[in-house]
Amino acid sequence: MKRRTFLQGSAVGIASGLTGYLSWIPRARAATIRKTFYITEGFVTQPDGVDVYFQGYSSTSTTLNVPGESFIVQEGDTVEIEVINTLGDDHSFVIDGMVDSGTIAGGTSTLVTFTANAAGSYLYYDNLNAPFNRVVGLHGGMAVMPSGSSNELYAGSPTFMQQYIWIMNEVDPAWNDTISNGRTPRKAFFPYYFTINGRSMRVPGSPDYSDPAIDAGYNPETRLEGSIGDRALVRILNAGMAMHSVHFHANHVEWLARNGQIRPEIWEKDSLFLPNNLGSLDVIYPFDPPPDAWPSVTTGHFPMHLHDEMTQTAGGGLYQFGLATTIAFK
Ligand SMILES: [Cu+2]
Repeated sequence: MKRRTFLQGSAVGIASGLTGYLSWIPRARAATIRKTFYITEGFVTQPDGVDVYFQGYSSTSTTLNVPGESFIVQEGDTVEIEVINTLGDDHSFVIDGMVDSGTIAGGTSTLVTFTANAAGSYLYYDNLNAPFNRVVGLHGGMAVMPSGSSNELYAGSPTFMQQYIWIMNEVDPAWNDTISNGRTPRKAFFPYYFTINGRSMRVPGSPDYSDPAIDAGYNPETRLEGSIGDRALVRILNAGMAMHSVHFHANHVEWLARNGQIRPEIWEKDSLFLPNNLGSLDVIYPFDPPPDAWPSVTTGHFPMHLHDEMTQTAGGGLYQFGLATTIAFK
């Protein structure tokens, strides 16, 4: 089996033929949402051809999802997640402010039950052996919609038309290799790969360029696509250890929240600070011509990338194979 197939297995949006953004239909009443995650391990091929070990919350016992599947619930819902640990060592499932599974021993499973008690954007992750279990891939995103709403981050927020979850992470392959052998890394963290929803950017002419299963610029769960008048909510969650400067081209975003804290005033910004170690940002990208550009943007492709330069490389210097994606005005 080609190792890359592990990664393709995680491209849920492609497999099901759906558009990339996460769809949501509000309900009048709270419901019980059930999911199953298998804690598994495997390898993902990086832009320089190196296969790197990861662990993930996966949709089946024989695949690897890094990150775990994003999902949306509604405020007040009861969420029941069966977490099946197929590995030999201890793991956990935690959402800060909502639930902590406690230790799930190797070869056992736990039913994690909680109430989605507040609208917002959340990282679910393994908090054991911190930060190693989290950065080796055991993390994913959950959105909690305000009760009865299909287009707000929080009740009364500016409205959006489509929503995305972006999870940032970076990878030190030496750490991952040490973890694969059941040991705890001792050496200083030295990230070699930078990912958004588990993928890095490819440049035209390179292998895998424009393959939506591999290229972060084309993966539909990552790439922002819209027509003039669209508004994309982007829930940015940082599973990694590096803080970032997030830069959107072609327009400013409306900055709604950082680390789950609603901003008292909504500023329009093109660069935003994303804190490390579980930091988050919630922004709306308006597919509008920016007010201060001439000629104004109405079609074309533009980048979202990070302005901390190391993140734009892979393997210690392969430039523009890092953490970036595409903003496409259709
Ligand atoms: Cu830039």
